[in-house]
Amino acid sequence: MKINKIWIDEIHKDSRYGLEGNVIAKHNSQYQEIIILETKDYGKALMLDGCWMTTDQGEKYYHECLVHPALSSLNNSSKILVIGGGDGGTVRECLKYKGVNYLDLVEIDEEVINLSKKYLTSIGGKSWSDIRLNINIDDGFQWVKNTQDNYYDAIIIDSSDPSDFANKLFSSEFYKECKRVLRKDGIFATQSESPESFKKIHLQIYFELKNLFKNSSTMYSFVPFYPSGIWSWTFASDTEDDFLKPNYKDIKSIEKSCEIWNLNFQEGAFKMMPSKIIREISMKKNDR
Ligand code: SPD
Repeated sequence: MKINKIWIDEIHKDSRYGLEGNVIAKHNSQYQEIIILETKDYGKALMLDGCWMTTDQGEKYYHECLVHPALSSLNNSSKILVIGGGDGGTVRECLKYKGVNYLDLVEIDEEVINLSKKYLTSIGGKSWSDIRLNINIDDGFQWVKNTQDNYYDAIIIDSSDPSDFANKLFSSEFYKECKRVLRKDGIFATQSESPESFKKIHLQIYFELKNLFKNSSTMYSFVPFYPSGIWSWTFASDTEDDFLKPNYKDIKSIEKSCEIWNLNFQEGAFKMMPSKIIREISMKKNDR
């Protein structure tokens, strides 16, 4: 039945990315407009300030790629920081690792967490009541500034696209602070936008992290409801060890729990940099 269904589009430059469904929540928080749309094929979809963030039937394309390359390669993943990610998908994937003892989730907008807990129940699932999870309603940039040196084993940035209040999470000052609070053998992971629809910021993240850390690497995959569909995640570390080598002893059980990510998928995804991006990177390197 189509009664009361409407189309809601994310308008990105000259394109629209639309989903059809029933609006089940609409709220203006202190920071942004939050909409939850119930759709037929993607389930419930979360939109923040006109941009699709996640859907309960498609979120694994994004959250599994952000978390597992990082956490499956760490020897020690006991203390984790997640910035953004108020829908709970990133913390859910992190808490699959038995070695995680303590996870700080820092989300600026409490309403995103409240509405996700109420409507997007399958995304955060049981993680919301996991005793290892500490929820902090705070500005991620300030949180990192106020953190002592060498504190976290992994820092994971699950931000929205650059905007008035998310911009700071893409700045070189922020990345430097993250490096400071990350342990020497720790790993930094961030969603790094689309090489197609957000090419400028994608390349900026790539260069910032390449210049700051000893090792960094970008993987590519698909998020069907994000502009252009192709998305990326970038990982960085100062470790001397083999960077991103899967290391976790229960990795088979993590693979079994995933819908998208597995070790073969990861290997392919790190080789998926489009040729035009490879060329742009080498041209820009020559400019520097
Ligand atoms: N174009 C949307 C990019 C948003 C990335 N973060 C999504 C948050 C899901 N936890």
